[in-house]
Amino acid sequence: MTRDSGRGMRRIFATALALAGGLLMAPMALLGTALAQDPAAAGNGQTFAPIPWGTGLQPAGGVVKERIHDFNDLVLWIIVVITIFVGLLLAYVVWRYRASVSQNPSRTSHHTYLEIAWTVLPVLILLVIAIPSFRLIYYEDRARDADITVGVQGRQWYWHYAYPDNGNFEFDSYPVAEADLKPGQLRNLAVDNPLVVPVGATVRVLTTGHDVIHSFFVPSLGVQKYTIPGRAQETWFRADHEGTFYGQCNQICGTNHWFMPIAVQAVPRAQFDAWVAQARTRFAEGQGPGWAGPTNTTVAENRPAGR
Ligand SMILES: [Cu+2]
Repeated sequence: MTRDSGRGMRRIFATALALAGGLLMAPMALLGTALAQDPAAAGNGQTFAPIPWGTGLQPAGGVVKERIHDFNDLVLWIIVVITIFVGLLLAYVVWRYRASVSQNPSRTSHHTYLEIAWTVLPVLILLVIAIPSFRLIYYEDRARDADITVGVQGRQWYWHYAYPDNGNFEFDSYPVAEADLKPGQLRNLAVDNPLVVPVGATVRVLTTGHDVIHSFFVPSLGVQKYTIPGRAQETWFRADHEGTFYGQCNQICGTNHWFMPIAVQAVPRAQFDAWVAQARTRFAEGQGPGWAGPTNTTVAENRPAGR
């Protein structure tokens, strides 16, 4: 072993340590989740929206998202521990069995106990992940005792909302074009008619598609459900803060898929009841085919001029 190759090994060793360090830092950085507060946003309460260069999950606006955060934290810490363990093991092996001190490497190729250990341990780790994972999936699945039901229908390219148990009215929710934005409205996220719900109420969401598959996705409420033509699907959310929760269609659905924002507004019960009272007359005329009746109506017929 020459002095040069010894120096080369040290350099490789240092690089490996630096890489392991970098791998550890990445998940740690994700722990610091930035708050998506936009003080300029219109309306009362908090605003839950994406922020520029945001990393990590959006802040929780309701109980479902809180449970998603908990599960995400659990998995993140498991990943951190595994990364530290594998990184240290790798660094040790690189150092301990470097060429200068390990001229005659062992030729052992099987070790029963070691092989049992590295099979059983990952299985146990997966079990630790699987149990809370399934619990969360079933928790998100459907509302046990819903306070209200809303119908959500994805359309090319806007949303159609229905309130079957609150006067049975329905309306369209269109994005606000950039040229029409009022001060405080968020670009590409503001809508003309938000989905209004009472704060703290368990909201059953029934989704269906009108033309193609869309997806009702509001990250801060922990809700994401496909809207599929000819099929009704169920999910739920509960907004635990007064405010506006923004989302977007996250199923590629055509030309204007990028411009299909969702705004959920959570207001106190009294304000919700007042909104229902005026919405019943305002939207009484009806707006095209009902949310539960998927048809093949073409896009052009349903869209106001200039959209
Ligand atoms: Cu869509």
